[in-house]
Amino acid sequence: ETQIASLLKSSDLFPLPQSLKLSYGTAGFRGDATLLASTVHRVGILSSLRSLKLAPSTIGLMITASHNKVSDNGVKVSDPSGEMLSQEWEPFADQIANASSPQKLVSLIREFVEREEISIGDGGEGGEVWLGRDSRPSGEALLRAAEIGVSSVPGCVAVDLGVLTTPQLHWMVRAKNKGLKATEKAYFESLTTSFKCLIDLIPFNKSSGSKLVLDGANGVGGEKMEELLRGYLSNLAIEIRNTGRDGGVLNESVGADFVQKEKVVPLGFGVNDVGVRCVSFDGDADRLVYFYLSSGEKKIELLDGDKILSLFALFVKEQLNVLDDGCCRLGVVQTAYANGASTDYLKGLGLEVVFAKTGVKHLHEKAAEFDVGIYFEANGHGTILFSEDYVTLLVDKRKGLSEGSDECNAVSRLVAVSNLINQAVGDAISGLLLVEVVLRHMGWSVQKWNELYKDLPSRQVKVEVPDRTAVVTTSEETEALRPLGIQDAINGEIKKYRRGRAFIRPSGTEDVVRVYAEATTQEDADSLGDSVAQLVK
Ligand code: NG1
Ligand code: ZN
Repeated sequence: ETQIASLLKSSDLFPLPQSLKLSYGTAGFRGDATLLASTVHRVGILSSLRSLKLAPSTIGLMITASHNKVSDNGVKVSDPSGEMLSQEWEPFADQIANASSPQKLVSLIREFVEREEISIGDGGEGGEVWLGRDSRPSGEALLRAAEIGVSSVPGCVAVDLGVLTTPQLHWMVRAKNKGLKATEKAYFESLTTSFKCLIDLIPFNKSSGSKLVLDGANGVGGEKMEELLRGYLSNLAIEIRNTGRDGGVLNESVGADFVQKEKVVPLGFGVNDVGVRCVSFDGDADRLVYFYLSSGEKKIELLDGDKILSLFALFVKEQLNVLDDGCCRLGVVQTAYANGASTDYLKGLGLEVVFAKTGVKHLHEKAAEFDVGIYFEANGHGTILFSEDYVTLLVDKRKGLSEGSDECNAVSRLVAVSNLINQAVGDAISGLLLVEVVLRHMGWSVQKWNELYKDLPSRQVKVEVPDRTAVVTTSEETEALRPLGIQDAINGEIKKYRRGRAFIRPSGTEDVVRVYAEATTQEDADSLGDSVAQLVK
C-alpha cells in the first residue's frame, strides 16, 4: 500500500486537463504541449512498469512531436530491443492516459500490475528508464514530469540523457540492454567506424566528393550532425543550414515532412543551390529525404523514402549477388503511400515486396521476418534490419574467404551496413551516411540516382473532420470499410483517371483524415485528390 501512496501522491501533481482524449496512435501520444504533463507523467509510470515486467532491462522514453509544430509535443516508449513499445501494452497506455482522476488511475494500475504479475518494490530487480527529448522548449518541463512518474514506482530510477534525436535514444537503449557501451560517444563512434569501413571498400576511387547541404529542420538533427562532423568525420563535406540557431522555427517551412509533402525547397535554400545534392531531416531526425533544384524555381526534384529504399535495395542486392547467396531472404516493406512507380521498380529487380499499415512499428515487424528486411515509408522513415543469425553467418563466412577477394569485400560491406544503419528505428543521420556511401560506391550524382525510376505524380490532402475515427480501413489501408458506401464513391472517382489510385485513412498523429491520390499527370492526381477529399468532408 505504500507503493500506491507514492503513485497517488505524484499523480495529484499532474491532473488530467478537461476534454483531453488521447490515443497512443502511430507514434505515441501527441498534442499541444501545454496539455501533456499528465500524459507524460503517466507514461513515465508505464515505462517503469514495463521495465519491472521485463527485468532486468532498461526502457526508453522519448519526448518529441517529430515533424509537428513547435508548440506541440509528445511522448513515446522504446522497448529494451530499441523497438517501439509492444502493441500489447498500447490499450493500457490509452487507459491510463485518459484516466479521469488519480484514484481511477491508481486502480487501473493496480489491476494491470496484478494481471501482468509485475512485482513492485519487493527487493527484487529494480527498474530503469532512460529519458530523452528533442529540442522543443516545452521538453524540459515534460521531462521532469516523466522523471517524477518513473520514480513514483518504487524501485525505479530515471536517467536523464538530455537532448537527443529519437533514434539516438533507441540506439542507446538497445545497446544498454545488449550489455554494450551505450553512450552518445559510442553511437557516434559506431557510425564513424562503419562509415569509414564502407568508404575504404569502394572499389575504385569513384568520388562523388561534391558537397551535400543539410536542412536540419531547426531541430536536434542538425545539431547532432554538426557534433558528428566536428568530432568524428571532419573530412566529410556537409554544409548544415536551419540549425535553429539563426532564429528559424522548428519544422516551419523546413524539414523532411514539409519538403516531402509540399515538394518545394525549405527556407534557406534557393537559386544558388541549383543542381546541388540536398537532404532534409525531420524535427527529431528519424526521417530524411533528399532533393535538388533543377531550375531557379521553388519546385524541387524529390528523392523520398521510396527512392532511398530503392538505392539501398540495389546496393544490398549487388553484394548478395557477389556472394551468390540464394539462401538469404531479402525483402522490402512499403506502405500504401509508396509511389506506384517505386513498387514496380522494386518488383522489377526481382525483390519480394510486402505492404504494411502506416506507422513504422508495422513496417518494422514485417521487415524483421526477413534475413535482410529493408523498410521505408515514403516520408523518409525507414531502415535495414539484419537478423542476428544472418550477421553471424556472414561473420563466419568471412573467416573462410581470402582477404581482398570480391566475396570477402561483399561480406564486409554487408556487415558494415548492419552496424551503420540503426537496427532499432529509422535514423536520419545513419541513413544520410549510407546514402552518401552508396552514391560514391556507384559513382552516381543525385540526378543519376533520381533516374532509377520516375515517380507517378501524387497528391496528399488533409481533411479536418469532427471525428476521424469514423473512417475505418482494411488492414493495409487501401480500402475504407466505413463510412459505409464511401469506398464505392472513391472507386467511382479513381475510374476516371489513367493509373488512378487513391485511398483515405485516419491519421494516427493528427486530428485529420488523410487523402492520397496518384495518377499519370499532376493535374489528374490533384483533381483525384480533391474530389476524394470532397467525399470525406
Ligand atoms: P499519420 O499521422 O498516422 O499519417 C504520420 C506519417 C506516418 C508516420 C507517423 C509517425 C504520413 C502520411 N504519415 O502518421 O508515416 O511517420 O506520422 O511520425 O506521412
Ligand atoms: Zn520524426
